[in-house]
Amino acid sequence: MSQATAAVQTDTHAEHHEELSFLYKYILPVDHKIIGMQYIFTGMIMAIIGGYFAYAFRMQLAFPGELVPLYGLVGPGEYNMLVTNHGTIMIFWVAMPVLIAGFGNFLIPLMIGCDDMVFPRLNRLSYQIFLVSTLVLITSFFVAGGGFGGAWTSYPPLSSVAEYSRTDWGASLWILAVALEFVSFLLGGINFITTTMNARAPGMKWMDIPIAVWFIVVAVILFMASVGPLVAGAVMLFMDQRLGTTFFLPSGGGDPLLWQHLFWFFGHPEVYVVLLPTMGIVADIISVFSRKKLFGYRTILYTAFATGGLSFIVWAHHQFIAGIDPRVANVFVVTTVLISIPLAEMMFSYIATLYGGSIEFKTPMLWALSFLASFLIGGVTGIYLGASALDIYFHDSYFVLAHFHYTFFPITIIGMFAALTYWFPKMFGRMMNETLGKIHFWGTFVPFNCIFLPLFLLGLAGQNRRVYNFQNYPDLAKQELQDIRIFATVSLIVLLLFQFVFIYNFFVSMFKGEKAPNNPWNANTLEWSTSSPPPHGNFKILPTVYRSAYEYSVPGREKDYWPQNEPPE
Ligand SMILES: [Cu+2]
Repeated sequence: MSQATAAVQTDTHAEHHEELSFLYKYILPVDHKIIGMQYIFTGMIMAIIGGYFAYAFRMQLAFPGELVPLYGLVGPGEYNMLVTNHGTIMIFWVAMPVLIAGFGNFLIPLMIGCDDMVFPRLNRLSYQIFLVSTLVLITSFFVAGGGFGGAWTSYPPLSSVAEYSRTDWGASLWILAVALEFVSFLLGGINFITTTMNARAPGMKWMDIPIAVWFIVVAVILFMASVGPLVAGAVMLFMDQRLGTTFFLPSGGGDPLLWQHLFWFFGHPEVYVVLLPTMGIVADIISVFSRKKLFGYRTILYTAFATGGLSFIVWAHHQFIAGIDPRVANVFVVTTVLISIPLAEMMFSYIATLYGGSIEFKTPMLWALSFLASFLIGGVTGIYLGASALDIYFHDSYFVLAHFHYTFFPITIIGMFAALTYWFPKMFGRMMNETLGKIHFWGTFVPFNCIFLPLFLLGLAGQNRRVYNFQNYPDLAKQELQDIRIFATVSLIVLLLFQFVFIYNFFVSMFKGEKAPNNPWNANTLEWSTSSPPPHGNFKILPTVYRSAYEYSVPGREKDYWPQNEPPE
């Protein structure tokens, strides 16, 4: 770029640097970084509520009928409400806002080298709708009859008849909250796709886009393509509850299986909607901390497309015992096993990236590696469940529950901590404490395995999900099984206690941490070429890309970790 063009760019760009009042900077922002942090903070607060709910119902399972400290008595209806909203919160109010909306907002403009989202006010509106949906969900816990208790999958007739789901307005507010949340993410998604398509730094070709950005965009496309049927279904469910229609009620000629199809047509792609952002974050972290370029950038990308496409034709593997034709079930067994192939290929590429690298075990890298290890267990146990013959036995057991948490805990919680510890210096301009970071990592990762590995055993022993007191069932009331339940609950309490280490480290480092340089990890994506934290408008001079970050880093040569926007000599 000649001096003249640089000067012109600085000039037009300077209008973004004016000082804003507190109200417009933090409460009604249009800056993508602040909006991203609004999502992340809301998600973290919701994670505390979701964790608290898990604590309450796990205590009931370990010590049935006893008063739960800091909660009170958990009755059967209360138990259903806690389980339902734990799932709802963790998926729709933690995984989605933190991984997609939060980091999507924060990272996309910085990583592709532009000054903001292309529709900044739409971006602000997306967050505001999300905030309203959050308040509606929280309100639903306090209405007469209490929060919704029909499970996060919300199967009719349980969810469509008020007396079955125990609650009246709780169930309807729950649907309203979820629907509003989807609206917010649809609007946000428009911004992410348009920005990535149109606002990339000059010279950044499609195949230069960082994997973290690519995967968020693919995730958003999957979300947009799959959520339509569910929104339609939610409207029908709402009408069944409130207006006396019978879309899902056999008593009036409706079909409860219809909801299951609508739900899982969205529900399975949703797994990849939250998985892909974490996979992208992990790819970038692994590449940086093994000082190697990503192995097979294009292959990883194409396998992500393949996974995304296949995720639309596997949904009925959730319905093997719901009364679908066994011949149809066989088709879904095949597609389900097929989808493990691109994912295995991604895993292979990540491990190949590590191979021969000079690996640094910094906190973000520990999170990234633990993601690979634990998600692998989730993926492999998913292949068992995808086989319809085995699923007849496993369905609705704790084996499913353990499998599910070996996929979603790595995706949501480990992914969130990987991203937060890695980009913290860029977000707040200060470093987090490494020692506390490592204590928090081990204090989370070890108890996580102690909670969920034993649950596989309970599942194999025939323990059903969604039972609030196993003492009522002679076969499951045995002391040796109860000991496992107590062990899992105690492990959960240990895990929750270690989160205080993170909260302390997070807030103290934000104000008192060591000042962060522009590029503390020697990474080579564009966000590290600007100051920490970046100014309003992101870059003093908008960058031009001369070479791909993915083609350039060579192990062991410090010089090669420069920002990619320096012209070649
Ligand atoms: Cu599925």
